[in-house]
Amino acid sequence: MGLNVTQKIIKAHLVEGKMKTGAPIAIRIDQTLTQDATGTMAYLQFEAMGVDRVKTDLSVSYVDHNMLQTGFENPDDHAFLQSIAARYGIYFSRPGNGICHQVHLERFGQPGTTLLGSDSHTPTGGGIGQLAMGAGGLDVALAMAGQPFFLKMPKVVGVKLTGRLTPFVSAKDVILEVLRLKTVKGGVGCVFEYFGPGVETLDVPARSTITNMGAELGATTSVFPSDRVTKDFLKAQGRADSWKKLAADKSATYDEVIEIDLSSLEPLVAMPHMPDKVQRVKDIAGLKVQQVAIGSCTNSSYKDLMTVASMLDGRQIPPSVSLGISPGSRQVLSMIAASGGLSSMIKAGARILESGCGPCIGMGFAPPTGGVTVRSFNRNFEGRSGTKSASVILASPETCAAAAITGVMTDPRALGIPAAVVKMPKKYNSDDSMIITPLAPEKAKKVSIIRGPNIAPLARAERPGSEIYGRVLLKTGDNITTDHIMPAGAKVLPLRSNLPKISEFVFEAVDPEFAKRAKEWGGGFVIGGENYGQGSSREHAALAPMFLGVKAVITKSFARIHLANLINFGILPLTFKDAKDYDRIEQGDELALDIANIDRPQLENKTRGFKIPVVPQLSSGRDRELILAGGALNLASGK
Ligand code: MIC
Ligand code: SF4
Repeated sequence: MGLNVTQKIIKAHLVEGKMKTGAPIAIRIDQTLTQDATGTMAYLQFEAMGVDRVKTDLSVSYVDHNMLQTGFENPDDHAFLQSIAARYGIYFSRPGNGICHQVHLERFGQPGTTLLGSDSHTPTGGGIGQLAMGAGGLDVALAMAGQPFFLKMPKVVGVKLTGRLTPFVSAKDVILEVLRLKTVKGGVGCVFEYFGPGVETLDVPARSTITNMGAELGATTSVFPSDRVTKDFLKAQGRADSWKKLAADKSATYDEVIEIDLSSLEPLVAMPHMPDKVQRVKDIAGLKVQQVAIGSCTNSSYKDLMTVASMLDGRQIPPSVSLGISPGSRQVLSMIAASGGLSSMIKAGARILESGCGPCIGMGFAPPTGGVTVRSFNRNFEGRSGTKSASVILASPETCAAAAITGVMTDPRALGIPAAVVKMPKKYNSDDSMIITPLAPEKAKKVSIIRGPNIAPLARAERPGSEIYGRVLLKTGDNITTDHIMPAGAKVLPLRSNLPKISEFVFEAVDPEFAKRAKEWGGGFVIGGENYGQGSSREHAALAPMFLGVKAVITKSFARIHLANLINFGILPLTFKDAKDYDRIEQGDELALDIANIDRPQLENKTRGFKIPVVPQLSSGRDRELILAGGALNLASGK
């Protein structure tokens, strides 16, 4: 039987297990990427592994998240990361060079290889046929140390694209349509592989917008074939050597197929506060907008920004709207400057923000109280923008530009202006002077690591005994995100290298008393609903609860990366055998979990006097070992 693209890449990298859907497998990792907000912790863990130099083909450390530098914390972290990169043979992309996913796609990604990144939007690389996955920092550290990546053999969902997008409809509308069909939990355990005649009508930036935001489906990753379009892109990046053809065999099959006719799509949006609350723009036309933000790893390519520039050209944004634009990379910024796009934006009244994550992760440009902000980003979770009362609407760059021009939600087709025709460049600006290349091994050994006072030592979990006893610290609803568990933003993000400090903010948006209660009650349990831990890859959402004494989390279901992070840090994840039992536990209840046999735990609700069947979410022998060792760090260092 023929293989699809996903199966081909996995087969070429398989080091353990059978390629049977759902079975535990391990694959070799060719490339890794980290960003500063997860990177500091990942490199502290890598250091603790005692390896002399990274063992991957290529590892890159980016600085793009924490760039406000409101105090010593961020610059200290940057200096730490730069010295670590020099010491261990890692490329270092300096602050200002751009968002990790955009830069990686431009300068490093390779079709047919595997990429593991400590950021959930690593699947951006799927746009050029890379099997690119997000993971916790510890898993990325292990990959840098030469260990394989453990996952479940994904179910491959084939997305058949037919037709061609019509003017003012773009890649963002495609992924919003997939989200409408599949929801934020519909992709857990799946890879979304795009195929069909519509594929060749999409350029690389469009493909990577789609694979990037596939993260919002909870998917393991998303991938496109590597074809002539990919070749032209890599050639224009001066990287023709990196190209390789990659297509599904003619006889390949998929576990499930969905079909999207590109010609029938309309401009779409995701309404507050979830990326799957999809509606047509025309159904909310006229809604007043206070702010528009264009950028993020989803929609900040040269093509996207030139499209916006052409819509803004010769127009002025009204006084009621503030427009912020953050170019995805220094390459994009320099090219929109050279081609005149930047000046159209400036003349229209746009605020040009730094090349970085910026407002996407609440690092500045927060919307006003109760404001409506339209963003070309990928997540609109409550509070993530920095303003809890704001409504974040996710949309394409075209729809964002239309809202900026009119001050209200507007279907861009109703503007009555001609659609921009942006040609893909024949040659991108490939000035890599903001990327520091690795030192030769002999020189690298002499580098000393710079460690500022914000970089606190690592914390480890204790090995569990035969019983976990404690109270229910919190009971949450469905679709709790890692932004709920461990918020980011301008106040908290700078503390990412400082576990004791960052722990104070755990569940702050859900229950500001959580950290205090966890300390007073000496730790305990968290109860969750469906798709617990969706969103970001931040392992701090496991590490900080561990630090506060959370020993086990019992839910209806988990998101993939967060589940792996819990296990990595020795927190036992369990699901209810019968989802209705969720209703029989309340905050404050005393629970006793007998784990003498880790495969058959017994949960007793001592407060209410009954036993509940629960299922440990440990899918391999390795997962069991990790929990029994009190986490991966203990296991890796034999403690
Ligand atoms: C995000 O978009 O939520 C982030 C910030 O990029 C995270 C990583 C982090 O929390 O540092 C992600 O997506 O993994
Ligand atoms: Fe940065 Fe936002 Fe992309 Fe996360 S989703 S990597 S915060 S731009």
